[in-house]
Amino acid sequence: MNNFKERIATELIAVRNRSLAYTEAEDDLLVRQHSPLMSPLVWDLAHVGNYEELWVLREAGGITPLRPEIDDLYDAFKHPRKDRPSLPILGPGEARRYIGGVRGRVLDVLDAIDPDSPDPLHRNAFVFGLVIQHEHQHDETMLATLQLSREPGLVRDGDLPPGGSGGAEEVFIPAGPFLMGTGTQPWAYDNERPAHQVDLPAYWIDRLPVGNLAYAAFIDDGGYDDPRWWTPEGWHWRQESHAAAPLFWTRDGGTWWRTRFGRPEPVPMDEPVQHVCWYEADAYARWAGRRLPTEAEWEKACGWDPSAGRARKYPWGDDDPGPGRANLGHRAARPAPLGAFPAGASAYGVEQMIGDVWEWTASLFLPYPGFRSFPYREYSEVFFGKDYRVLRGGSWAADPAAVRTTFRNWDHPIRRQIFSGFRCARSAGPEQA
Ligand code: AVJ
Ligand code: FE
Repeated sequence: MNNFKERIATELIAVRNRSLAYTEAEDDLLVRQHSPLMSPLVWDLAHVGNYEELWVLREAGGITPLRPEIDDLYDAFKHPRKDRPSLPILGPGEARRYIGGVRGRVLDVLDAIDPDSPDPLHRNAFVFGLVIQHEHQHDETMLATLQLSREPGLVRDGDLPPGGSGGAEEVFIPAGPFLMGTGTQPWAYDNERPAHQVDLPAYWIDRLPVGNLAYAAFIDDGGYDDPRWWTPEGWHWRQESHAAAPLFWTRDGGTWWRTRFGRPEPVPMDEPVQHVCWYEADAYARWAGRRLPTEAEWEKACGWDPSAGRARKYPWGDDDPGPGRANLGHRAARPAPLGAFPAGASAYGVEQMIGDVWEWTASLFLPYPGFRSFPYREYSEVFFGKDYRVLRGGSWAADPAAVRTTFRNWDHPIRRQIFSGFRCARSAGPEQA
C-alpha cells in the first residue's frame, strides 16, 4: 500500500479504537437509553459498521450485503432515537463481531481502490473520508450520551495549555469579498460545496468564545427572566424548559457547579461556556448589545487569508492541528481556557475558532448556490430549511479528520446536550466601514 492508503488505514484503526473505547462498558450501560434525545450506545456502534458496509463494501466495492436484514434497524430515518431501544438491535457482543467482520473486508476495498478513478466515490478515496468522518461524528454523539448518562469514568484530563490574559476583545474584519465553502478539499461534504464568493460589509467579531465568567454575569443580571433579550420562540423555550443556566450547571450558594462525566466540580470561569442552546446564545448576545455572527462572518474570520487572497484549511494555515494550536480529539474532556491557543489564531487574529466548543451562528442550515447532493440526500439536503441552525468550528470532542474552516454542523435551536458554545459579533458603524 502506498502512503496515502497507509494514512487512511491508520485513520480507520484510530476511529475504530475510539468507538470501541467509548463502548467498553457493562452491557447494561450500552443497551440502556440515557436520554430520549440519544440512541443506546450499542445502536451507534453497529450503525457505524452498517454505514461502512453500505458505502465502502456495497457502493464502492460491489460486495454483496453481509446482513441485509439489519439495514432497516440502523437506518436513522426509519426509527427516531427515542424508539431505538425497543428495536431488535444487535447486542454488544454481536455488534462488535459484525463491525469487525465488515472492517476486514473494508481493508480489501482500500487495497483495490484507485484514487485517480473518475468514480466520485473512489476519487481521492472519498468513500473512506465519508466513513471516517461519519464514525468520528458518532463518537462525539456517544460522548454526549455518556455525559447525559452521568456515569463516571470517561473524564480524561490530558494537559491543556494555560489561558492567556490581555489581548483585544474584538477583532475588526474589513469589508470585502471572500471565498466561502470549498471546491478543493477532497473530503469536504456536499454541504460545503461549491466555493462561492460572498461580499460582506465590515464587522467586529470576538477574539475568543464567550466564557463562563461573562455568561454567569448574564445569569446574575436576570438574563433568563427578561423577555427583552429573547426571541418569541426563545422565550417560549425558556418558559417551557425552566432553564436558568447552561445544561449540567447548578448553583450552591455563591458558586456555580457543573457535573462533567458524572463528577461535580466548580465551573471554571476561564473556559468557554458550553451546553447552551441557540436561544440562550442569541439571548446572551442581545443582552450584551451584540449579535451572533452569520455563518459567512464566522468563516471569513476563521479561514480567509486576505493577503494571499485564498482560504485556509485551518485558521493558522493548511498544516495539521498540533497540540499547541487547538483542543481537538478528546485530549481532555473539556474546553481549554480562553486564550490557550495564540498559535491557532486566524489570519485576522481570531482565536479558538477550531476546537473547544461548537459555535452557534445566526444562520439557518441552507444550501450554497449551486449545491448538489452527494453521495446521498439524507446527509445534508433533507435538513435544509428553517428547522436547524448552523454550528461551526468543532468541539474538544471533534476529531481533526472531521473539522476544517468550511465544515458545517447543524442542530435544532433547543439542543444543548451537544458541546456547544458561541462568540458574538456586531456590524461596524459607518465611521469604520
Ligand atoms: C452533522 C452531526 C448533524 O449526527 O445527525 C451522522 C452527522 N449524519 N450520521 C448527525 C451524521 C449521519 C449529523 N450531524
Ligand atoms: Fe449516522
